[in-house]
This record gives sequence, structure tokens and C-alpha cells, in this order.
Amino acid sequence: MMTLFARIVLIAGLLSAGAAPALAEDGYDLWMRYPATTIAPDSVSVRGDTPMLRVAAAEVRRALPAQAGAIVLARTAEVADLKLPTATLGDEGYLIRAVRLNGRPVTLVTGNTDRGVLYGAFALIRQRATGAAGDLTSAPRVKLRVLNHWDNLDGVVERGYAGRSLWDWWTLPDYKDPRYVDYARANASLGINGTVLNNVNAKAESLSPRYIAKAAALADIFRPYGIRVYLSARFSAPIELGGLKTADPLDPQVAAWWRAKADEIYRAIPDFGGFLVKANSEGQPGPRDYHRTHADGANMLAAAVAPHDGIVMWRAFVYADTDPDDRAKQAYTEFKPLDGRFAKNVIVQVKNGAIDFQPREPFHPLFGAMPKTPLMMEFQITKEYLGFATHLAYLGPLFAETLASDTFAKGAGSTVAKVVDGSLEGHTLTGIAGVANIGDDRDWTGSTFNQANWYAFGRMAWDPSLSAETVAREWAAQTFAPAAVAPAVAMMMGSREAVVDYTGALGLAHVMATGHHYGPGPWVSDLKRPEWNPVYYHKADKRGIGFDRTKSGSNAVAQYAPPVAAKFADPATTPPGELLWFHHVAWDRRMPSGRTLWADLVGHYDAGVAYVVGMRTRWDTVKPVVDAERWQKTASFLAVQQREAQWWRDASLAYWMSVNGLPLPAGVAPPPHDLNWYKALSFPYAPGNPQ
Ligand code: GCV
Repeated sequence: MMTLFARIVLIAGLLSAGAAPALAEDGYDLWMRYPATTIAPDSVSVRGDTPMLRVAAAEVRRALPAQAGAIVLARTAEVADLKLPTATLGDEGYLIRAVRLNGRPVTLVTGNTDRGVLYGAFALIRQRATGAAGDLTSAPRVKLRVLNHWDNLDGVVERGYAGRSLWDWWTLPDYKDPRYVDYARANASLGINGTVLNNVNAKAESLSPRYIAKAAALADIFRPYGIRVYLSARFSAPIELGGLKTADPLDPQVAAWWRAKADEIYRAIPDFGGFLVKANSEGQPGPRDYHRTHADGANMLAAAVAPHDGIVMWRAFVYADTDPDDRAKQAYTEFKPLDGRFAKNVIVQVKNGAIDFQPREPFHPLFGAMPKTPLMMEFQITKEYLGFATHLAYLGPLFAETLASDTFAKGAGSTVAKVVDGSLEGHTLTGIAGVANIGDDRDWTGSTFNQANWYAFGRMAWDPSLSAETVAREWAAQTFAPAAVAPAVAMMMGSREAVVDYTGALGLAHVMATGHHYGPGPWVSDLKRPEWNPVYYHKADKRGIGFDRTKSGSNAVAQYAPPVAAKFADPATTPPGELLWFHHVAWDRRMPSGRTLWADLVGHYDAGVAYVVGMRTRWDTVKPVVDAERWQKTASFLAVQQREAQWWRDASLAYWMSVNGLPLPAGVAPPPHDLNWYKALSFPYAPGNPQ
């Protein structure tokens, strides 16, 4: 028998649970946090009946509040009598407009295709959720807007910090986790139209009949949401799966094997997108193993998928330990001469910078340098070098900064965005890829604020001219209560710069610890490949710090168009944020701030830590208006971030002082430990680093 006291405790527990359900606000809904009372189903009507139109209508019904008014979804052909301006919509754009249909006022969501209607439906939802109103017309500026999952077949996600892979390869194709649908909805809401399911460090098995069937099951789920499936292809698969003696791209048997493989895939996945390939990079096989070029390799695969309208995304992320030249130059050196030699269904995928997704890198010199070749941007959404899932670092400013960079390839205004959207050279095959930050964590991305990076990637892939702040505001308005929006945006906007500051500002790069890349390691100098060592990148000595990439050094600046090269060649005109990327600079050089380089660098470390402290204070102010679960997780992560920012700062300063022998500027706190203490720290189980 329950005592009276026990009963009171139970009732009180239930009541308080009713007021704040334990798991209701765990971030699962992402930015699609729809109201409890939704629109009357018959307020939404659809002209036509296809799977895509059905999911579009279902989403609107689910998302919009009861007072949303009458909404009609229809392809433009169904409402031709309205004579709407639909010419600019292409096959993915949409138009939202208040019109009269059959004598009654309705909000019309239309597009030339089902896909346009689908994106319009999500745009209407976004518009209403962010408090905007009015007619809206939009078409994507980039054709392929693709997530790259670095997911292994054993469920481990390389550089993944949000749990294990979302794909349960083992139970596919029989069990279709409902999360796959929600994944598709989230992507469709942003206009993401492709997903590469498996890691670029690919296993041949992902192309085996068993795994093709699994990929096909996912493709079937994603199709109504406009998402095509792609696979990373291991270049040596003809040997491993096909039993051939070679994977030489010019060998007719090899080409025939890939053609048959492509045919097999297309039988299972008729709208298969094509292959993504990492070749001859970090130990992956590729055409260079047979003394063939990257174009030879890409074109052979392109021929296999061409009859099915498939494409090949061929990565330019190549560097070799056998090449003594500056790693930052190697991709350009290898790919630039191949301009014009790729088949027309090949797009070369280039990372935003020439090294590897560092907190800040100058734009990759290949942008603007291969006019005859479509180049696709590769961003990293997962934050391998920006604090994993725990640090709050909004990547919108990083994406925007790269896209707005001027290559000067055809004079001023030849931005990276124009290279990527094809407008600079008139390419129609265009694309942006983002290395996904998604896993099976309940909140998908490991933290609430990481969701903003998925969101920003999708929105800016659709429209590379969107400002980071506009996107942040949009995301926050759909994610938090109105009173939390401004504080959240304020935290986000400086957060990436803060990471730059506390990990190594002024153009420093690749100063992290080995393997897992967690935490500082500027002292590392004993790895077998020279370009894996942080000392290779910062070149700090008694005199100064930084990598001389001018004529007196590696001359990487010469890979940029002349006006850009001239700017980067002179320390006085190099933006301070990129100074040490291009120059070896004396510690006592006077910076625009008026401080010496050393004092300036120290100031950046302290500013980075201070920014995190500021984010914590701001986050405290929104506690009353953010649900407890998401508030607490973010608060805990910010505490981790402050501790780790401080660690980055202290360990880095301890190391730089051991090199330059300089005292800290007056009033600056010394690191609490000596350098050896920081060097001795080890983190064997840090996530994201597949063994
Ligand atoms: C998938 C970096 C990462 C690797 C990644 C590689 C790439 O080197 O640390 O994990 O491999 O980039 O982009 O191919």
C-alpha cells in the first residue's frame, strides 16, 4: 500500500512532469518545432497527386497553425491561367503568392516541378515561423547541394561527434528507422538535394550487392523529399570486389567492370546521383598508382555513369609525402594542368582552403584557376578543428567569408561564390558539399547550436549570397522562443572568430594535437610525414613565426591571380588574419593594432577566452525562456568550451614562450603549468578518430 506521503510525492511528480515533460525538448525537432495545434487539414489543398506533392502537403498541414488560412500547392502548369512570372524558377525554384483561386483568397505555393512545390512548402513554413510575410520567389543558385557523410560501414563516423552513424547498415534494408524520414524532411526544408552515404575513405563493400540494396532502401525513403543518393567509390574496387588484377583506369576490363557496376546500381536506384572519389590522398588508391592522371580516373568513372545521367565528384584534396613542396601548393600543382581535360559530367570538389578545414584559411587557389572545369565547394560542417561538438562555433561567417573572397580570375568581383555557382565561367554543373555533422545523437548534431551549422550550410548552398547573420537569425527564430533569439544570434556571430583566437589567430594553422585533432599540439614535430607536424606549418623560431609562402619561401602566393598574389606577397597588405599563413614574421613586428606581433597574438588568445566567458553570461540571461534540457546541455558545453579555450591559450603560450624566450606583456596571466605538463596530456579515446 502506498503511504499518503508517497502518493503526494507521486502526484507532485506527475504534475511537474506535466508542466515540463522530461524529454519533450531534446532538440530532436531541429528547426522544425511545429505548434501543437496545426492547421485544419482541408485548409491545404493540392493539385495533383504524387509522392512529392503528398509529403509537401503533409508538411504544411503539420507545420502551420490553425489560423494560417487557405493554402494551395500546385505546379505552375496547374495554375497557368494566373499567368505568374515563373520563367526564372527553373526546375527547383518556387513562388509563393497571395492570389484568388475559384473566387477565394488563397496562398499559392507553386513551382515548375513537384520539387519546386516541395521547396516552396518549406519556404512558406519558414516564412511563417520567422514572422515574415509577403510574396516570395526563389530559385537555387547552385545545382548540387550535397551532404557528405564520412560514415563507415561499422557505424563509426570519421570526424563525427554526434554519436554513431545514422545509417544502421546492419538492419537495412529490412528495417527502415523512422529517423531516415526526419533526416530527409530536415534536408528538404533547406533545399539539400543529395547525400553521399559513406565515407570518402571508402570500403569496396559499399558497392557490393548487399550494400547497394541497403543504399537503395535509403534512396526510396529520400526520393519524395527530392534527395538523391550518391556513394563514395573506392578506386581499387575492381580488384577487391571484381577480382581483377588492376584498377588502371585505362584498362578496358576495369572500365567494363565500372560500367557493369554502375548499371547494377542504377537498376536498384534509378535516380542514383553518382560517385564521390578520394583518390591518391592519405593512402587511398587512385589513378596515380598506375601513372595515370586524376582526369583519367575521373573520366573512366564518368563514362560508367554517363548513360544514366550520373556524375562524378572528384576530390582535389591531394597531397603526398613524396612531394617535398609546400602542402598548400600540391592540389593546385596537380589539378591546374588538368583544366579542360575532365569529362563533362565530372565536377572537381575543392576544400574551402588549401590545407584542411582549419578555423581560418585563405580561399583555395584552385578557385578561379580552372575556368574550363566545374569546381564544387567542400565545406566541413562537422567541426574537426573547431572544438568538435562541444564548442559553440557558428560556421556561417566561415562559409560567407570564403564565398565572398575575390579570386580576381576575371577582374574584381570574381568571387568564389561566382566560381561555385557557375556564373563566372558559364558552367551549369555546379555544387556545394558539406561534410555532415549528423549522427544518431537525439539532437542529431551533438548540440543545439551545431544544428545551426547544418542549417546554414543548406541555406547558403541554396543561396551563397545570404548573410551569415540573416541565416543565424532565421535559424534562431525557429529554434528558440522570441526572447532568446537576439542573445543567441549575438553569441553565434562572434563564435567562430573566438575559436580562431583561442586556437591560434593571425593565420596560424594546423597547430592541433595528433590523430584525433583534439586540443593544442603546436610542439608536435616527430610524425613521420613532415606535413603532418604542426611545426611544419608555424615554423616558429627565436626570430619569428609563420610560413613564408612568398617568393623567398614556397611561393604559394603565385598560385593566385596577380592582384591577389600581390596582396598576399606583402605583409603590409596581407589581411592580419592571414598574415602568418603567408609570412614568417618577426615577433617584434608592429601590427595594425599598434602592438608587437607577440603582444597581438597573446591578445587574441585572451580575447578568444573572454568571448567564451561572454557567451556563458549571455546564455545565463536566457535561462528563463529556454527549455531546461536544451539550456542545460548548452550551459554545460559552454563550461567545457571555456575550460578548453583556456587550455588552448595556456598550452600555446607556454610553447611559444619556449621558442621565442619573450616575457608575456604586462598584466597577462602566465600559463598555470609548464610546457611539459601540457605536452604530457593524452586523450586516447577522443571521438571521431577511426583507428
Ligand atoms: C576523410 C582530414 C581528416 C580526415 C579526412 C580527410 C579528407 O585529413 O582528418 O579524417 O578523411 O581530411 O578530407 O579526406
